Amino acid sequence: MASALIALGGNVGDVRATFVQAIAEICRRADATLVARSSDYMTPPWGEVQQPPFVNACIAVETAVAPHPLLAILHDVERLFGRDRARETRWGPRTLDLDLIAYDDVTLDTPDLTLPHPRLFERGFVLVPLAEIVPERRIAGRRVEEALGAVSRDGIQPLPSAE
Ligand code: PH2
Ligand code: MG
Ligand code: MG
Repeated sequence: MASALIALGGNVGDVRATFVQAIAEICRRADATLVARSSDYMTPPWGEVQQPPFVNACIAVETAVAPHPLLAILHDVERLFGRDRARETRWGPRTLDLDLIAYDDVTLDTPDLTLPHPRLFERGFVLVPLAEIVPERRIAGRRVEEALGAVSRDGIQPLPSAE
């Protein structure tokens, strides 16, 4: 079994309801156990300012599915919840974005998948939820909580538990 960290994001539709269903679907398709789930956070849009705020969260799962097939499952689940990569702009609005952040200590650099996620350490909207569930985890040699100290948390607000 491997420990995979997955970041969830979205800013179109009922994103929090999408997350609940998407997490269940990921676990079903990857035969994965949900080990931890962060709170949902409201986060200012990053990359393109003219769009609504995002909701972001992170999960930790145990799975035997290898990184590339796991990525394929994440893309399938994005599509299931209305994501249409052909019609969207880079960094633009989306119903559901599922990013594989880390997979055990695997490092990979392929055209479709880089592990750990290459922009992880730039993004408060990933590091804040991640530090809630795995503060002590080392990714690329850095403790998650220490990495969080180096990014802005401006405007990132935990949302009250919905379930
Ligand atoms: N995702 C994007 C673009 N900008 N901003 C925030 N706050 N959160 C995201 O998940 C996000 C974003 C494209 O995937
Ligand atoms: Mg993303
Ligand atoms: Mg993505």
